[in-house]
Amino acid sequence: MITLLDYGAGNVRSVRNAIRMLGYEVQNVCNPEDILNAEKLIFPGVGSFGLVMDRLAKDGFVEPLRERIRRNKPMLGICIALQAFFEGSDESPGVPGLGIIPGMVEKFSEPGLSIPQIGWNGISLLKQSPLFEGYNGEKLYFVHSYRAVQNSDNQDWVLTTTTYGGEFISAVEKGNITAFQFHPEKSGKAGLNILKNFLGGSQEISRISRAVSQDTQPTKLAKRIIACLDVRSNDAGDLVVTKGDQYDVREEGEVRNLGMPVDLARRYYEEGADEITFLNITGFRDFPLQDQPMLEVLKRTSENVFVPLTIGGGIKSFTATDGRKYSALDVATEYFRSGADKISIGSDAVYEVENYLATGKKTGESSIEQISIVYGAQAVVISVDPRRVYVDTPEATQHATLTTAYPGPNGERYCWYQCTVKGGREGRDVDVVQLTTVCELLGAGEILLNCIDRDGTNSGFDLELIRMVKDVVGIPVIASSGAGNAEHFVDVFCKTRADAALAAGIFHRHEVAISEVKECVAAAGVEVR
Ligand code: 1PR
Repeated sequence: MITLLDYGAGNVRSVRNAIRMLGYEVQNVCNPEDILNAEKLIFPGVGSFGLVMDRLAKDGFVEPLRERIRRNKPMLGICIALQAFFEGSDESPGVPGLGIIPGMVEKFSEPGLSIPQIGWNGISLLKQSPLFEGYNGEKLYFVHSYRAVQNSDNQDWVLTTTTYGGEFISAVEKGNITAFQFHPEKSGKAGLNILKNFLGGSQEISRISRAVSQDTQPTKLAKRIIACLDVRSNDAGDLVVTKGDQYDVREEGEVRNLGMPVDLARRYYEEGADEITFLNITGFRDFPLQDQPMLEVLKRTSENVFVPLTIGGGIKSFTATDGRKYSALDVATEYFRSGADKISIGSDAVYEVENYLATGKKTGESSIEQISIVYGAQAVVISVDPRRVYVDTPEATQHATLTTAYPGPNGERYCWYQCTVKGGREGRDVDVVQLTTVCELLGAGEILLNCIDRDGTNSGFDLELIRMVKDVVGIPVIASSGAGNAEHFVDVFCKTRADAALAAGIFHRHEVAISEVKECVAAAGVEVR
């Protein structure tokens, strides 16, 4: 029996699913005594430092956690839980941490880094630990903007380090107390094995950690390959994976059906996808909390798929037919509770940027701000659906233009990218530079950069668009739309600073395997998992 400290933030379902998959029962901490009495305690962490500490304090869990650590009773912390072991964090000034490990948690500040760090990075093991038995140097999944660094006061705790800009602490361990900055429950089979070692290891025996290496090599963050499943109901009412050509998903009047969402997600996980994204493409008109099949898809997928899951479509406030009001945060919460690690906002982000541009003020009430405050920036992706608008001269528009190597139908050499809503059906007076920079300002943590002109064309990613956006934002950018072969992924990683690349059609139609993409990209010298 494993005890889980579920304080109601973020995707704890995945941790629970991973524990169950490994053959253990899970019970929740209900009161402070449970923390001390639990045989093995898992303290998962999602959200901001301040909110987590606040919640622990409100529930009376701070002292029991400190006491458990003093008693050396088996405990595993994940992500923000590792940070909570320290004295405090720049993320929430003035909020004390558990104060077990000396030092403060700081924001990544090295120039040129995409922040948050999102993706698969390596670890350097400094000591032997039974938790890493069977570990073969695989990359593990990280998602965070803040990190703790090693110093002479805390080095006895440091189990592993990882490089992102500089070197940071990616795992700590002393006796039976361990915490990871990475997410074992999202790190595929390697992560599950580490978790299994914790669940199955002997308890109450202080482990003796022995140094294995001080001579560590820098680790590298991999470029991610993401499989995307555009999901909607077909005319028979079944939820299917579909795929459009420039967003048109109908063929001879019928919605294209490329398979069942849960099965396809499982297939891509087995084939080595670094992440899986579901886009509920009619979410803008169907309220997702009434569209239960999508939540069910997420729940079932997260039982077997142990890499990050993103879900988009219909994240906005809504008044149901019974008059009940739901905020975008309510919708997102339901998605997180069903197994999503990140949510993606499309149409609503455009409207929120329009409001911001009109007033120049943050309201604190936009869906981006609300979800980001509660779940952290890293959980908020903005899905952008831009379309090229060609102009003869940059002066012909007030929007940010670029000089294109692919002239328009009348030989125009300039274009700007118009953002659209409702799945590309309606263009708005907002360009992609305005949209992405304002979304970052409002608290978004990642951009999913589609391109209607390239979608489903197999003609390669729009590198000009990706460079334009990468030049103006500091958050990670996922290149999307147009992948037609493995070389296109080499292009996007070698010719732009994209952090990840997403494709749909070529994977669904079995034209190119994910492994083939990775081999080709690795052969070009790009780091992959
Ligand atoms: O506006 O918040 O409800 O979100 C709706 C979401 O659904 C948005 O993320 C929007 O991008 C997506 N969407 C809406 N309509 C469509 C459509 O295709 N008719 N799909 C749609 C967008 C684009 C990509 C696609 C890549 C790769 N699909 O996600 O998977 O272009 O395709 P490829 O590799 O085959 O070229 P809201």
